[in-house]
Amino acid sequence: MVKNSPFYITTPIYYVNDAPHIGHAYTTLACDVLARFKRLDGFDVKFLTGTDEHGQKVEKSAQKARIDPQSFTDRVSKNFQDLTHKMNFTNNDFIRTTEERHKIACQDIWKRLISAGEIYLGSYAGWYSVRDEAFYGEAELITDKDGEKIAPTGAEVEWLEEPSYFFKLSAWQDRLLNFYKQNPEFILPLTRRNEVTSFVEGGLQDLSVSRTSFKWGVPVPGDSKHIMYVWLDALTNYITAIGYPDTVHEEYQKYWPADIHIVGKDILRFHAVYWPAFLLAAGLEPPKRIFAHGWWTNEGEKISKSLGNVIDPLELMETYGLDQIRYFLLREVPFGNDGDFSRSAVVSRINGELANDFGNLAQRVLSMINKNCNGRVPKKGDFTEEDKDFLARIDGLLSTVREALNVQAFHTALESIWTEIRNSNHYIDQQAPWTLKKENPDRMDTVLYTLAEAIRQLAMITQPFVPEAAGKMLDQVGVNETSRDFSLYGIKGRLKAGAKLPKPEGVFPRYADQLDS
Ligand code: ME8
Repeated sequence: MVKNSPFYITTPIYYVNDAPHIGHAYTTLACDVLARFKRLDGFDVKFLTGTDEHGQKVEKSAQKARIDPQSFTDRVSKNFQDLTHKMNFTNNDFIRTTEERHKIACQDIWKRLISAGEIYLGSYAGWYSVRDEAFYGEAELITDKDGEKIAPTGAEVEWLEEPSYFFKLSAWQDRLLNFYKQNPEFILPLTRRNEVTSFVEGGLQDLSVSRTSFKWGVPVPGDSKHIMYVWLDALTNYITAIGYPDTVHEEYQKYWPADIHIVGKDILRFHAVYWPAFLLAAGLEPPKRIFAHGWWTNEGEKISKSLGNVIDPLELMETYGLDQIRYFLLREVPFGNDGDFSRSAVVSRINGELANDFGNLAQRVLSMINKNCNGRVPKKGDFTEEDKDFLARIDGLLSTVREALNVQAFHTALESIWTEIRNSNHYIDQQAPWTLKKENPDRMDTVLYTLAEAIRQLAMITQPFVPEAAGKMLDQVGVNETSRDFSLYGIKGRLKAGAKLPKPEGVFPRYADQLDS
């Protein structure tokens, strides 16, 4: 890897019809962890998130709230912006589709599609779901328990008849299939790739890309009776944010094509079928990867406002702690699979893995050093074979984690880290530095040095996941803020014996202890 290689990562831009919930926090969290990891690993990262503010669904929500759509979107978008700050997300930009820069980008991509002969005027007669902001063919619909036609997602549909521009999606079937074949990791996980491929193999219809029956959107250039279909508008955000339509813009040149768009499985089709087709048709490059993660339920139930079981990420943070929730969400469920949220599972991960495994390891080692080594990094004597093997395992952890994160396997990365944490606990029990204290203090120093060094590396590698706690642990082993990137992982950054350490403090309290205090 060349130092400072660009890495561009995006979240979906969220609809501003409602307050942010755990699902939104989850996707942005995954992106944040990857963005932090890549930065520490020497990449020049652009991490984008934002809000999707046009369309019928948002317009209706504004009407319901009895305010004009712009004031409504200003208010709700602010909640999403606040969430990024409160959850310690490190996005470098927050895009809103009502911004002028975005309108310019949307109209430009439209003009490119028109001049490429990819868009024609016709009229749409068919089904539409406002909740999904999606058109559905008759054959895709299912019936609900009352015999009403509904979308396959369970959303209500309405019959629509209106003049509309169409994008010639049907002509892209073979080219898309070919693109998927040539880029086998364009869609991950692989099961999702197969789903998309079979959908495209089944044949594609031309796609309606403008609406005339409401006004809340970007006007179609040259035909102001139409506004652009909200998905064409929304997807374009990924290039607006890097300077498009100025394709010689420094950021566009550096960051496009994006390395990864992480999305939920609900919106995979828009990202893996429509988006590359729009871009290719406009003469632009498609992104390198779409990763579609799974769906959270709450204690076995679908999360929905009508069931009253929406999980507020801010409440979770207040109850359990931010790092604790960040850890839980990525540890509990293999990224890509569906998952069920349960409070007892959160507590069990906090107490078992954060407090017992990692917190105790650090606490045991650092308080022994504090008491027995004058509060300084101990001297190391000669390493035994066991010490060397132990450190070699930890030194090798970065490449294992890097490999896992290169395919967005956050859970595998955490599992490998915890394997080393457990092995460190095993090492401390075997070496029993507390008995060496009297028998062989030099050996005790070496063992404690080895463990402090292991803690340094474990804290470094957990920074993307639990940034605050890992930062505190690094403070406690005397690693200053400028020495925390991965170029100093492994032997290069080994602790210096004799360095003065601050008084240790626990960083991962047990959940019950928090309740007692
Ligand atoms: O679809 N489990 O916005 P949206 C996991 N504006 N993830 C969830 C979730 C759940 N229960 N609920 C929501 C849109 N998400 C469009 C996107 S992009 C150009 C336009 C997450 O507000 C997940 O990432 O409905 C999902 O894809 C996204 O929120 C949908 O957010």
